[in-house]
Amino acid sequence: MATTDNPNRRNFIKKTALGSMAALLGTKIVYALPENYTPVALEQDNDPSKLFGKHKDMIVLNNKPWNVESRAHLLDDAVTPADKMFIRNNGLIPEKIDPEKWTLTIKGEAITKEKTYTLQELKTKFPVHTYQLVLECGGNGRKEYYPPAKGNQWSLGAVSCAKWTGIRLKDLLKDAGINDNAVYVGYHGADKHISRDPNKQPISRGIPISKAMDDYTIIAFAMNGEDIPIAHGHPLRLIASGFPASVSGKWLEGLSIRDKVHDGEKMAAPSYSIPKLPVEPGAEVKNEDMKIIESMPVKSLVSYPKSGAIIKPNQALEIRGHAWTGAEHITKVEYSIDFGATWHACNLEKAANRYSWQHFKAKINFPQEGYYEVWAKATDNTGLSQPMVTPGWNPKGYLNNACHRIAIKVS
Ligand SMILES: Nc1nc2c(c(=O)[nH]1)N[C@H]1C(S)=C(S)[C@@H](COP(=O)(O)O)O[C@H]1N2
Ligand SMILES: [Mo]
Repeated sequence: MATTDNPNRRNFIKKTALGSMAALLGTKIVYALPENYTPVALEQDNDPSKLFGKHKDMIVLNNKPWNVESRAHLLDDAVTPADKMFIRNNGLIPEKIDPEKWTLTIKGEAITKEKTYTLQELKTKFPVHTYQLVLECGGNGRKEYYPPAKGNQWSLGAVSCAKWTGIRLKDLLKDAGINDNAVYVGYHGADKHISRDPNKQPISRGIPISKAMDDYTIIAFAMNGEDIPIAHGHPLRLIASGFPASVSGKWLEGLSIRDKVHDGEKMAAPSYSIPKLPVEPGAEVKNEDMKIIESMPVKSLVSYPKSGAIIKPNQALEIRGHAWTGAEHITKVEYSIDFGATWHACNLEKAANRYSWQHFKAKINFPQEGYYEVWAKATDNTGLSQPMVTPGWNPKGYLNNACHRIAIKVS
């Protein structure tokens, strides 16, 4: 758990006599210590490997709230394990989570009677499904936009594809009995606003009713065959893959069935919205000229080898990676070693299910010694493919699906 964010720990530090703090440090504290101050040496808060069991090479972009990204070569597994999964929090992880007492309440204008389910009921009352589902933050790749967009400077690692187990949202909504005027489903999580103001929610986004009725939109209670890790929404979360991951509400305790577009925190432009029409880089865009991001664009990642790899002359190089889309499926992945002049087909596997990423690989022979870049480009069933340069600039830096490039030295 995020310990600096825990008031109990703060009190603990405050009450701890200087002497015992010195004992923890193994030596005396020479100069006066400001009140309520935690010596840096006693702060473990910057280590997501200790707090969340993350891989040591994960990158911390922010720890208040926690935003931790993965790296292309850490995402080599077919199914992303918890330790290599990015964390994107808008607020503070709930401090007390009791799965025994956890409930999900469904309310809103488009439901006749509010209904509450216990976690146990959700797990036992409905058919259970397991799918491999991509979660990609809408801001993944933000780092490449110029002029820069404010927000977490995600490089490539705000994407994952774990195996999620849960029940279909549509089965639940049918049981709860929603009305014909239902337009949108908003989520409510148990995480706290960064200010600790109990009247504020850090984020409460949602999905149009058509997406809520998608077979692959689930209320999950397990990930990769185990309880969902704390950082990823334990004990219950919404997963609506194919949309920006911000709609996949963690620590889920409420759903609002709305008769209009949900108006929770971070639903309105400019949050998770892009200009309706292309704009020039750096332009100011009025909120009414923006639209909410829905389906995510086609994208791919070379997960092996790590960029910068050195291979011997005449050695064939096997590359591999994954490709995904908010549309139905990937139709091809190609690679180029000549900066996009010529493209060659990769071997592409079928998806485990819709919204799973698809694995690709290729064997590359380089013509002679020297520096190369391997670029990968995926195309989906709508015919759209990835741009070789950063796509349409937008004020918040969303949806960068430019081709991934890795450096290779043959020498
Ligand atoms: N309750 C809650 N749900 C949330 C968030 C949050 O801050 N609180 N962040 C959202 C965003 S912006 C993203 S990208 C994903 C990240 O999921 P992960 O941390 O499991 O990778 O969770 C989404 N669901
Ligand atoms: Mo996100």
